[in-house]
Amino acid sequence: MRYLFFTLPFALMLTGCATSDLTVEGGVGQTAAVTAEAVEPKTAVMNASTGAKMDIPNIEQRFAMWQSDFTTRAVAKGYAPQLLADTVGRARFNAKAVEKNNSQPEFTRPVWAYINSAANPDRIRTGQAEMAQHKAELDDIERIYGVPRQILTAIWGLESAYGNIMGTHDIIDSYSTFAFEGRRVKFGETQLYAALDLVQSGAVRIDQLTGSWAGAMGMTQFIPTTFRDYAVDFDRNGNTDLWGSEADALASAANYLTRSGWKVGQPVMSEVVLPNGFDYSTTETVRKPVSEWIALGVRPANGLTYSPAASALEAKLLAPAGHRGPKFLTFRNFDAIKKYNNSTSYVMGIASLGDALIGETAIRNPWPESDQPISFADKERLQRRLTALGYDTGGVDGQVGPATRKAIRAWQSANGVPADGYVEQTLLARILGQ
Ligand SMILES: [Ca+2]
Repeated sequence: MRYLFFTLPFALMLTGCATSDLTVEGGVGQTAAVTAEAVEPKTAVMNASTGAKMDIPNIEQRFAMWQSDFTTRAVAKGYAPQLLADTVGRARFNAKAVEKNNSQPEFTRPVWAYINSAANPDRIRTGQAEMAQHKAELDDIERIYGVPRQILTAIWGLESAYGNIMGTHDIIDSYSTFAFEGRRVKFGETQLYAALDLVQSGAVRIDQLTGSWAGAMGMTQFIPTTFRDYAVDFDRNGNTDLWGSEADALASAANYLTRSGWKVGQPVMSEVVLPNGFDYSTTETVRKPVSEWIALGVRPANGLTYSPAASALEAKLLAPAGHRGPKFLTFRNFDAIKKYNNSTSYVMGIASLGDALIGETAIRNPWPESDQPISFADKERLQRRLTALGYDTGGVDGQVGPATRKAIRAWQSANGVPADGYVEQTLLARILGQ
């Protein structure tokens, strides 16, 4: 907070976040499940006209055909045949990856539940110890990239529990499965080529390529394209080691944020209070100078006053749990962290854990924890009802995106409810009952 407030240091606002139980869904602890396809037997059927038996290739045989086909195409692109033999050539179909890839959680965790888990006492304590232990590396990284240590440490803490939960799946298996299986062919192949690039360039060894079921690797949980394009060998030992080198991992996170638009010295977010009767229709969508928000009655929640430098920054207003929950101004660095993981809860978790790591408090006002979240099916019902009432939700997909939020705000405005775009069970019942 060198300049956010007149009287407080600015550092606490610089924090950002993520947790292993929050982001590494495919990392560890997954129960083994086998899809019907994966156990499909080699089947002999009768040819209708001749009565002769013919073999339908089973999944292993079809996967082997895909391996051969991909290898041919990769070699044509210039990848070494031996590299293909040692990677894709030895891959195994991963039924679990397919199953995880196709699953859709029924409920999204409320933002406060995510944040409370992200910045839990154990993660704070461990993070502070890690931050002290790696002070020398963090000093260097902060100097070179300008990203505060508590943000990098928070990312490390959320992505992999400080390197303790990185996943042990063979990522060549996962991406080969995605590329073979049909629904994510392009993604799977793009990631496979990036993984091959990593090995062919000498950045990593084949035996290092382990990660979550979804193919995210190391302490920062980078997928291969991110790894190839943003990871750095900060300790210069010739290996870009996001699994074993804290220096490489933390610097890679810093490099990714820097290239995602991180603004040195600026905050991530700042909790605010709003005057009675505030027009919520501008939340999330409108970006304007802090001074203009102040003119509308927006005030820092900590009772201090924004400095002139902070007042000149552009910010958006965020009310992630609606008008009854805490509100925030979010800055460019909020968006930079969002490029790491496109989730408001994730960024707020990073910010909260980061602040906690340096003894600051990101969020003072209480969450409406008695609110009952709405399910995927509820969201579909909500979209159908709003559409029937003449509010365009852009279709029915069970996801509350910008179009649906806009429709909710319009309904709220027309019905005397603060237009915060936030729906829990009580408001859902009211909309469905109309
Ligand atoms: Ca290294």
